[in-house]
Amino acid sequence: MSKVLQFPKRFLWGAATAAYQVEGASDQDGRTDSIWDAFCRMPGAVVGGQTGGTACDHYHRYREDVALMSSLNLGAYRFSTSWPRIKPDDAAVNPAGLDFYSRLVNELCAAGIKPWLTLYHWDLPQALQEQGGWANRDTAYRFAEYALIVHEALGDRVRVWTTLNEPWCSAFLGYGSGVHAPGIQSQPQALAAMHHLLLGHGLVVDELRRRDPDAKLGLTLNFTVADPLDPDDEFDVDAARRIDGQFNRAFLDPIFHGSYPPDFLADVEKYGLDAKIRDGDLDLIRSRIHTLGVNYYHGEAVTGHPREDAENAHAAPVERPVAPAFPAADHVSSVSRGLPTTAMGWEVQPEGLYRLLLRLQDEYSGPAGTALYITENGAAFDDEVAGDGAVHDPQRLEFLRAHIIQCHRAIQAGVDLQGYFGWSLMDNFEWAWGYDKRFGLTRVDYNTLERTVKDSGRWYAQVAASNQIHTAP
Ligand code: PNW
Repeated sequence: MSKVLQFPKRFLWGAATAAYQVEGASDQDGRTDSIWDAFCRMPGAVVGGQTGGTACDHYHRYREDVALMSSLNLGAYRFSTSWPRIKPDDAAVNPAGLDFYSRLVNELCAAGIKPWLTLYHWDLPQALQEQGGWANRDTAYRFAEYALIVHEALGDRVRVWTTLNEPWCSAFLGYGSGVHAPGIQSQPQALAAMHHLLLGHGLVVDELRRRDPDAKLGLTLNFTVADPLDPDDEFDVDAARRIDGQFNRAFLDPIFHGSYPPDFLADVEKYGLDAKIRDGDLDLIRSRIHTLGVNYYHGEAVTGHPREDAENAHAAPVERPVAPAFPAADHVSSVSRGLPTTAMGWEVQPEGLYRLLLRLQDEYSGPAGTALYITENGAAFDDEVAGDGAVHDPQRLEFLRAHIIQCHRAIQAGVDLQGYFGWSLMDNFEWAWGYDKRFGLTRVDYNTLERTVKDSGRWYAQVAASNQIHTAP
């Protein structure tokens, strides 16, 4: 029987995007290349050689898109600012770039939609990559300079600031496996990048707190809930420990406890991370945050035994050879436990989100007094476009329902979860997968750039308006 689940007053319902995935206009009004522009030009890097050059053309259609958000009853919009649009090279600030975000923020405020700004969603200026990118410590300081420029321009209207989106992906997919920009395959560089991203986060939180004591500051991490395939098998248990260490705890422990996990440090010992950590770094990284953004897409079962049917959720969709995404888990693989999967091949595991939220509350965010927000959750499925233009996506709708139910369950269990952002407001450039994979609540026709709200989007609009969901159709 269907039940109605009511969410707490002031629970925030939103949707998310990222600059390079939706904006387009990649060479307009003074913007220069990011590492993603350069990566997209590398043969075999992105499916079909696609790029974010036009994407959803959000740069020119932002007014229409804010109206779309209003029609979906969104209380907040999570977007990112493009560093090479705002500070194209080391010398100058680009007023035209800042002006775009200022107009977007004004439009949001006029519509009563809270702007939820992320400073870095993977588009490092290519000029900085040519000096080593995140593997170079100096990039952390350049990041803090850029953050202050954005804050100076928008801080009067933007009250929630997220430093980084998913630094795991930036470090380990960008510099380790090479599936993401800048496409480097070097575990020492990946670990250096991880530390410098965290340092950049700490520097920005420290500066912004001083300049703007009332601003809400935080970051967004992506998590995996890796279960040992056989909980009684010591190899499988060790595999799960490694993946948890190199995915979740390598970021959570420095941020909330001011230290890297000892087992993680031992696993990655040969890659020289120790030499990158300087006195005072971990104190900065531990700077108190108000919000922790949780991105959750899938569960996984892992084994430490060699398997022929191993799956790789972090594999490249292209022919180009890539390296492992985990620096110290060579003999570990993910295996199917027969659960349904999305078009990404990711296992649908809503209950993993509940367990994750409880763990964060108990071990990390709770003791620190940090509020949790789901900053991304959603799924790629093949949509059905009907003759009348309607877009039927029952699998996405049920995916969202199942995960939102787990959010409600977590709140009932005492988790301080204050909001939920669906990924994504609209179909967009899905990184190495190009436009092949659609995550939108809204369909984008890439020929006409027309937006059509999907069935899941209509349903989500009702959830946002009523602040409740029905547990069954
Ligand atoms: C996230 N993985 O990316 C990003 O924040 C979004 O920009 C992206 O569109 C969305 O999730 C869907 O993919 C991820 O391999 C990419 O584990 C890859 C992984 C995780 C997250």
